[in-house]
Amino acid sequence: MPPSNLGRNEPRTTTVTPRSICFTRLLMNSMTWTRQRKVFYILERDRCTNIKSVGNPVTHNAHYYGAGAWMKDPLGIMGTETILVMANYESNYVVEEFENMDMFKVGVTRRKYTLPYTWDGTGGVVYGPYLYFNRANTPYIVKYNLKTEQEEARISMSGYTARNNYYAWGGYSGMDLAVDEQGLWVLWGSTGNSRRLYASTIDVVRNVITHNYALNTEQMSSMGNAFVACGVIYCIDSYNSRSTTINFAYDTKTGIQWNPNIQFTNQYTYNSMVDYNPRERVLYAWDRKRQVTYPLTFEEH
Ligand SMILES: [Ca+2]
Repeated sequence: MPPSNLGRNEPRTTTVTPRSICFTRLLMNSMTWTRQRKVFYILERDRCTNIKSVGNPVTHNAHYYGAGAWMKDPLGIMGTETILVMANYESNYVVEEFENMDMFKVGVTRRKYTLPYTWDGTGGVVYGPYLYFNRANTPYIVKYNLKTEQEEARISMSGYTARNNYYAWGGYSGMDLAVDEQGLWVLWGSTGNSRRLYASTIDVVRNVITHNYALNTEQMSSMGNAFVACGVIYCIDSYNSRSTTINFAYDTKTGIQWNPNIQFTNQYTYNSMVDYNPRERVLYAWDRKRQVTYPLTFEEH
């Protein structure tokens, strides 16, 4: 129930009957529970499950650039409707913020952030009040504070060689940040692990890499994209075949790898970014100038 409805049910005079007090308490408890559940949900890492299927993409908007990244903050701190856009994969250092989808569609920005550096690829993510991105042509992930508009920290990616190994579409996409129920990840490729994908967890308090996984995927240069949901790393086979599959999954909780063979549609046949939003439980993607989302279904407990 939205807050505006709550006001109508609140007692307006001092002659409050015990029944209305009780009703108000019930409503307050219900509101508190809803809020708690939302906050709790993002931390509910033990109850989330594997992806069962990916639905057809839903097209929301179109953009001048053919490649880019768009997202909402999965923690909701930047606003549950706020959209952030990082257009293009090189030479850009301006992030656009839109109040909501309607404003995004008409191109009315609420704010623009001028980053201290340009970025590489389409792997930038917002996680709470911070934007994480790969500083162009470096092995650094920059943590940028969107509230103070200052660089907060620099996370060094040991073993990463810039612009050396990246997804099949190119675009210096060798460092792909991701968020799931467990926190912040970076999926990346370099010269090691036979040029296959690595996944690393990032401690967002200490601003360091905490775990590395050398995955038995196809080579990154043959891969469409990858993302993490519920501690499972999923790889999409192709970025430009209209019909493709998620052909690799690795559960970091159990160490089990499998081919889930989940059908995936690149509707506009140039999918430059795919990322999971654990708050909305959908995939966000930027497919040949279009900003799309994919609904997901998850396995039962
Ligand atoms: Ca991705």
